[in-house]
Amino acid sequence: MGVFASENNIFRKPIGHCKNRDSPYPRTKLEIVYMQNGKEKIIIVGLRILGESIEFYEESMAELGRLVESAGGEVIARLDQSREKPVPATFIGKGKLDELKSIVEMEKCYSVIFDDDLKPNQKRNIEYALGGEVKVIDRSGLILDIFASRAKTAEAKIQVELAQLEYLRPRLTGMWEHLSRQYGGSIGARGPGEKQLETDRRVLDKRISVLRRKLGQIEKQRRVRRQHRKGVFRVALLGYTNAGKSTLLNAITNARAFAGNKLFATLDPRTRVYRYTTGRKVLFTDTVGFIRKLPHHLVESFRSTLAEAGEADIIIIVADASHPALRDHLEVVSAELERMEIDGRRRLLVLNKTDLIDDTAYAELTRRYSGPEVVFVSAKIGTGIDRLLDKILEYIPTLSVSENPI
Ligand SMILES: Nc1nc2c(ncn2[C@@H]2O[C@H](COP(=O)(O)OP(=O)(O)OP(=O)(O)O)[C@@H](O)[C@H]2O)c(=O)[nH]1
Ligand SMILES: [Mg+2]
Repeated sequence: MGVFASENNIFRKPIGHCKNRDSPYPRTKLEIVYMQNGKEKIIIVGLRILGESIEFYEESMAELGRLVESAGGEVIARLDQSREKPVPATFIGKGKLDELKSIVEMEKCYSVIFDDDLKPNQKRNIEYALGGEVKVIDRSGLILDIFASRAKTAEAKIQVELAQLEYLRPRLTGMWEHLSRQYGGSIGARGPGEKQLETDRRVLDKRISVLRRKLGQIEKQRRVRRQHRKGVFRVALLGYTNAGKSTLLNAITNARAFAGNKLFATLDPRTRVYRYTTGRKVLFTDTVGFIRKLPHHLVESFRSTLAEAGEADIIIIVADASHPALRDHLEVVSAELERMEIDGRRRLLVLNKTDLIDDTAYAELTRRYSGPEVVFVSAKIGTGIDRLLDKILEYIPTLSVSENPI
């Protein structure tokens, strides 16, 4: 069962919570209604702002589909709308919302995912318009969900939980509105709903501060570890999710890092050593991938991990050369690195997956991305790896090579 039904997920209500009012079946039968091929059925919804490029929009929606798959769901319908700007109250227009409602009912699908982030009130209003029994999730919620299901180490778990709680905090408002409506007094009266909200916020804030403290301690340990590695040449592998960073790490260092054809396969980055035949050592660090519209809470939480990568002597940007949105991917990565102030470092661009492109595409890419800072490789097949290692060697100043044990 995918993460949509995972129990430890704070966004996830048990799958049976969406009671089908017309259904005569008991709960267990109901679950089948929401599933297709053993996966949770999902409707995806996109809003293209007029003027925004169609390719960009299509790519974003295709990516949302892949995110859904990566989370263990199955897209059964897609709904698009073009508007000048989102509707403040419900994000999409009333007509579209009605259309969505009828698809939900027809398909017996109770999970709807929007490609853009919804404001807390928009999410609430859409849920209300859809009858109150449909899960409305946005892209950030989905990404956080995937991260939650993938985190393995204590550090990644803390980072993800922190990001989830920060995301959830402003969305608590309204969760208890039904209680307020039932019991609340006149304007300004503090009904039990509001009290509940306050209690929840307090619990949440307490947990957030505990997690921040824990993360601070882990960062301290990281700094100590970094001190030990001082003097050893360091290379960080950064790039869009699914570009092949972990596969490249494996190809270079036999690291056996998990690489998989799903988005956000890596959340617990590894550092591995490579030894040149001359005995020179280089440390390679894998990192969490980027994606467009990455929830900023996640970036914040993973900042320390990424900042460490940013201190490397060389940053290698790994990109999937066979991907039609290669250029967008590179832009997203550059923008994120800039945002994290990881920019002044020496950079290499590694265009990966060359085994998947034909000669014409290859020629086109070599025209567009040329220069000494670009290396074409296939991490899967192993082509270009030696060239990449030679290139890295060129950047290693002899004096910075340390013989410290790692
Ligand atoms: N054909 C081909 N596939 C590749 C190559 N490199 C990686 N892949 C595949 O691309 C998918 C993603 O690879 P990963 O190494 O997990 O990518 P990543 O950048 O670490 O992804 P995240 O950890 O999700 O950010 C896997 O299915 C790999 O087998 C390559 O050179 N050629
Ligand atoms: Mg990876």
